[in-house]
Amino acid sequence: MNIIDELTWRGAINQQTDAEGLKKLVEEKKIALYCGVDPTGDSMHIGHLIPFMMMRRFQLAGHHPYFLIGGGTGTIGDPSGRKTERQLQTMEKVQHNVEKLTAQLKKLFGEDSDITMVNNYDWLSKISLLDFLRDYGKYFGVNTMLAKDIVASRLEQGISFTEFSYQILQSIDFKHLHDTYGIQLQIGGADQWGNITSGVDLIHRLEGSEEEVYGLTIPLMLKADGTKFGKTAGGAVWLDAEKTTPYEFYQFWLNQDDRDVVRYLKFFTFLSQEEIAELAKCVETAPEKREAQQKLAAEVTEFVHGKAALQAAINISKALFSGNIADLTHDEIKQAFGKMPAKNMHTVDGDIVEWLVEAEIYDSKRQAREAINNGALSINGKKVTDLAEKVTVHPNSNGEFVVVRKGKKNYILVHISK
Ligand code: 629
Repeated sequence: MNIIDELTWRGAINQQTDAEGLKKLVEEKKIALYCGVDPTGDSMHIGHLIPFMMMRRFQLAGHHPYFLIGGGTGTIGDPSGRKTERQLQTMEKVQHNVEKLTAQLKKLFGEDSDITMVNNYDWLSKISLLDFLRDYGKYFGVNTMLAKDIVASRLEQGISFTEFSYQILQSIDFKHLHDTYGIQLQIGGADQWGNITSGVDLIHRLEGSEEEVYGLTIPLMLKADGTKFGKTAGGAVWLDAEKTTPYEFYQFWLNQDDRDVVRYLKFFTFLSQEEIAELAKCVETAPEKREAQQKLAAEVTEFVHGKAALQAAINISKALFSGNIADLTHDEIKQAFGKMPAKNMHTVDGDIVEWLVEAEIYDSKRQAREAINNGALSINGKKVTDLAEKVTVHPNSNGEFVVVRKGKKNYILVHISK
């Protein structure tokens, strides 16, 4: 299957500037393509994963992906998909984010992977104001710019000249990358359609309408229940393991709805048509097993965080499900309980009932005693049944943690600092 047919089957194509032309081009030769990301934050989230999975598919089909980090455009801010003007970031912040995102992309695609990274600060920062207006501004009709969705939707609210000009910068990039590396295709999410088409137009204006450059966008991810994809109660789902732990990341995918899971398997995994058809059957015949969700969670977690992190995420999930947490490693304990309520204590010595009250796990000694007598308290995965028992640190925690469970599911991580 050629790459365009594959993307179509995966439901990954929203709009194209010239579907026939592009299909012909990628059948004839291996092309260079690009996708940009602005350093608006210090980590990417799963929204960014959408075009990256597509870049990876092009790469697997033999094409050459270029990633552009918007060190220049990031100082301006893309108005696409936003209702209000952005606050400008400091140059230092942009630079910091550029470094973070570059490292993240390298990790995602593998250090030695055949991708190229570029930063548009390198050329955008060198264009003088007069050159900008003479060499590029002349080719942008204000009427056309105003009619772009991005701008039109902001006219009532208001949009600064700075953000209004953003589409010109992204167009200059496409032109620059086309000239420098022969890049012929830009891809992005559906919100990028306006910026991508204005780049194609600029190249056609400057080099003639025969010039073979294309734009392709990927649909917005929708959820069957109408809520926004990629957001959880805790906010965005980040690709940075410090911000969203691999365990939380894994759980995010595991919790997807039966109505969405097959679409996501096509989109976010590299599984074949046959494998996905098999999993779709499981959703139909044995939805309670959640095999499709498990496969989805495993595939995406491995792609983003690697094999070892996936294994840890599975271990933690199993341990929390069964309550058997004694074998978790130090790191797994941190991931599993790090974001749950935490307390600090200096010691595990002394009377268990007093310790529980001092750690503020129970309000009174009476409550603590009752819980133990009712078998409602466990420590490090073992039920406490005797008021004379001693509190112990988790065996794998270097003396740092006591994992307390109240009732069925309420975990509290007690840090022991001597
Ligand atoms: C210069 C900058 C370029 C080409 C692209 C860009 C960035 C672009 C943008 N993209 C979003 C971002 O950076 O703002 N103007 O957060 C984001 N993108 C990934 C997908 C997106 C898009 O990085 O395209 O649609 C999210 O799925 O919003 O020369």
